[in-house]
Amino acid sequence: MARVFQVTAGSSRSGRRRAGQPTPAPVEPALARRAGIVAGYLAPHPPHLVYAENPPQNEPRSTGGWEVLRWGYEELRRRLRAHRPDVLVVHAPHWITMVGHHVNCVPNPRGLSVEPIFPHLFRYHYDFRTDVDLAEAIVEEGERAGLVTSAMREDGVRVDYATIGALHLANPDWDLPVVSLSANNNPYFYSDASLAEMETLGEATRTAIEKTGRRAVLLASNSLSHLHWDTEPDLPEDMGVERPFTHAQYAGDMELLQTIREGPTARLKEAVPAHIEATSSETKAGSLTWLMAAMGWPAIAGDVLAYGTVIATGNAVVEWVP
Ligand code: 2X7
Ligand code: FE2
Repeated sequence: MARVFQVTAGSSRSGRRRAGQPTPAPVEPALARRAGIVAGYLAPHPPHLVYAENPPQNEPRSTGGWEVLRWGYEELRRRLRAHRPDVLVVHAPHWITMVGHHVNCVPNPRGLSVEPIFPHLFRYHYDFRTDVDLAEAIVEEGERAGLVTSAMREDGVRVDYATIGALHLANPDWDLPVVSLSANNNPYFYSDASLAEMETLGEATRTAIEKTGRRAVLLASNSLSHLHWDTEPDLPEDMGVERPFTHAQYAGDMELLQTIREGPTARLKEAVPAHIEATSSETKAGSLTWLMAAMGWPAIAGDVLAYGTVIATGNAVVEWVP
């Protein structure tokens, strides 16, 4: 067993579906090209999921694993295609900025993304296009809303694995342009997660999408409960040892997902901070709150496509069609 993580277990300090209705209806032809946010997804990024898929871009090879989550992503991809977006906009917790919110404005990011703790699972060669007009519009709208916002234009900067992971799993063909947003790290320095700024960033994102006339799908690249093992089995994809960290962590995730499944999303304004407190949820980085605010906290339920653990962390693939 190799030692991979050092964490203290314990409490946290640190379509178109109305409530109760089933699977979203197919996109109506008359509405098919309307601009705006056409769907939002909770799209978690554990590097294990990409590793398990064995795409040609990732160097390590696996024998599979975490199938239920990967089947959820398969369904996400089918639905995402049906929404016919112009662009994918992703907010990810491992592009950490200490001051303000950064937006990747590099036209063609390319390079090698390596997961620092799991380099034996994720060494991914990426090469994608940025929707620079939309990226710059988000910077502008963020500034207009009073946020410290910055356009990142360093051509050679390495893109983090949470951005690449969510984008790969949502669109492994990489045939859509992307806008990638950083996560301001401040919530990790305060005991109570301060997510208010993420609401402003979400609103600024929506305004920019509307002003540029884009049809956008948004990806919130967050895991849920976030306590995890500090050892790894010899076979990383050994599903015989994959399970929730504790029953309490699992129950916390189920409570949040039940709220999501029932809707409306406004209930998440209270449920997300409570879930963070109970499970050290990665949503503390703000991606889920950003997504909800961007969609205007629609009065709908989310459709949970899959749930599963990855090294004990909780992960759900969820769709909202506002
Ligand atoms: O970043 C992650 C994560 N969010 C969950 C599980 C495993 C590794 O990395
Ligand atoms: Fe993560």
